[in-house]
Amino acid sequence: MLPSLETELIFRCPIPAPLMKRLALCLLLALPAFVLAQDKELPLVLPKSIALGTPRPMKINNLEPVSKTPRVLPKVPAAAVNLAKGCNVTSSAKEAAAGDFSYLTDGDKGGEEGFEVELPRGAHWVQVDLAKQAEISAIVLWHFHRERRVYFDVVVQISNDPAFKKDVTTVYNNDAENELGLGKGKDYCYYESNEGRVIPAAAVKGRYVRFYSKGNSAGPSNDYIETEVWGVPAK
Ligand SMILES: [Ca+2]
Ligand SMILES: [Ca+2]
Repeated sequence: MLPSLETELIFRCPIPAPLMKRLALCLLLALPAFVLAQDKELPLVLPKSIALGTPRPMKINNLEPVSKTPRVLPKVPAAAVNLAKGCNVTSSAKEAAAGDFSYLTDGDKGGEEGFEVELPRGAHWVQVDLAKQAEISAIVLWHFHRERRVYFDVVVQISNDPAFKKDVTTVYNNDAENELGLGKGKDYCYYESNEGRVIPAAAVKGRYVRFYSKGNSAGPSNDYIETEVWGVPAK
């Protein structure tokens, strides 16, 4: 039987062979770049969990319910690294009440005594200088995980301005009453644990990351064990 006109058209009008070869080559060359650009799950390494026991019920507004399912880590670009490691840390506090500001980025996340820098009571911030502008995809924060505490007025901001006067992006804010004057936050208050707090960010550009808090459920201090800022250098 003779092929129908339609079949004829399909088989007789292929992409010319040289062009086909060129297309295939283009696809092949583009593949490694595409694979490299793929996102990966945040490669988070957790510190050892210290026996915490069952969290004591606390009456705290907007407290995150304890989840029964494992959390889902955000995706970050394949090339993303922890840009905060070893970076310089400054603070609204003239000096630490205990420990050193550098603890925040020294890579140690242990919950045992001596790993945390303690800031004086009241509202205070610490700030990490990434040394150059970055595209930030996730921030991880450990305040304290020796006991089940909840820290208050946790606000995390990114900016290119070291004074945080302009171009400020807020990526976390659980200050529902606007006690800090940075706006009313809608994020949860949460129990601290060795898992830290993972804060996704939508490739936010900035050189500085600032962390606020104002005391915690066990006392008026502000403590920090470690922060990781995952991203890539800004283009
Ligand atoms: Ca540390
Ligand atoms: Ca508050």
